[in-house]
Amino acid sequence: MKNLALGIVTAFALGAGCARTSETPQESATPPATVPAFAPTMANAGPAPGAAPEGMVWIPGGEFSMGAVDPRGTVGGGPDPMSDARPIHRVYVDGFWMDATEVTNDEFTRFVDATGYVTVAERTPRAEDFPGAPPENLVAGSVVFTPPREEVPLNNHYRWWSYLHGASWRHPHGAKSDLRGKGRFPVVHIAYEDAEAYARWAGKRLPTEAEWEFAARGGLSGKVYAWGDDFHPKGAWLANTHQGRFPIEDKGEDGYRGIAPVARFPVEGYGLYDISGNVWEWVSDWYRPDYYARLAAAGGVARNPQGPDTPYDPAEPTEKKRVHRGGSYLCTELYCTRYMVGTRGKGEASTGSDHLGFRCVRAAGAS
Ligand SMILES: [Ca+2]
Repeated sequence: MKNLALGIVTAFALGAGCARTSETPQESATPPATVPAFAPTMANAGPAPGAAPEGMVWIPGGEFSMGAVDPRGTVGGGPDPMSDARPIHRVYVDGFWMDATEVTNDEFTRFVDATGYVTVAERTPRAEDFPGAPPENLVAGSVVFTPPREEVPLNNHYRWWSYLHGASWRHPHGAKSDLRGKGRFPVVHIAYEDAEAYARWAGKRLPTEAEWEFAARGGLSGKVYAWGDDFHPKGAWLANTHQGRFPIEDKGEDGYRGIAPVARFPVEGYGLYDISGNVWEWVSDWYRPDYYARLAAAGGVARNPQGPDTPYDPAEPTEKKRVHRGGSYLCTELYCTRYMVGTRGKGEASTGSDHLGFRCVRAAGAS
């Protein structure tokens, strides 16, 4: 829930792993010496079931190994063990269509023009939903990355996140900003229910976490990144992430300081753009750090897993969080490397930010 009394949102409600600084008790534990090996991806055979819906690509589905090894053991893996992405476990998903890009401002504008939808960030918070909040803080807004001018310890994310009145998808950097020239940028400041509303209007839905990861791996198995094991192969930049001293300096060596328009980096194996970096993406699973352990303990192959029945984050047990995937333009090996394909993020469901968006999927045969 937005912490309006403080004028900012709570630590883990910021919408992504890269917004986090403190680690959960599980994550500070020593990882096991070995983890089960990845097995090959076995994609379903056969062609796509008909012509692709506009802007979507066919993800064949199949059986794959889901999860991530401890990134600290990899080159540029960063300081975070990310134990919620283990153990590696076997999963099967049916085939589906997936948006090739994150939903853009132009696309979200068409939705709002057609429906009159008002996003969570645009709604004035109600006093009954925020008991104790001073009336002057009951102002619509959202969370915006506001880099400090000087280097700061990386253990206090409040130094670079602010709840700005008037920030919303229409005003991504605050009340005075707008969408001019940003039609092809991913829409941001999207709460989970906003993403669901868009998806329903479009005849689509949000992906499950398993669908998202199957798609993101592009037919590969056990790779650190969606494209392979080298973050920077032959000097090429394959995702919009953060270079420079986080959070004060974004050097933009990948071509973009901050957010980028969609589809400016190469596609991964199934034809998806920006599945790593640029903006985090909502998926439909509730977040629990032990969900993978539960699936692994059940044994066999988890078929079309939908996530746990209820959310739980021991770091903020009262917050209802959904999973985010893919990392953002703020992810960096100095702080968090959740552009690594098997890693997970999380965020309180009503909280958007300026590095969180989404893409949709559609079942085969759905219209
Ligand atoms: Ca960048």
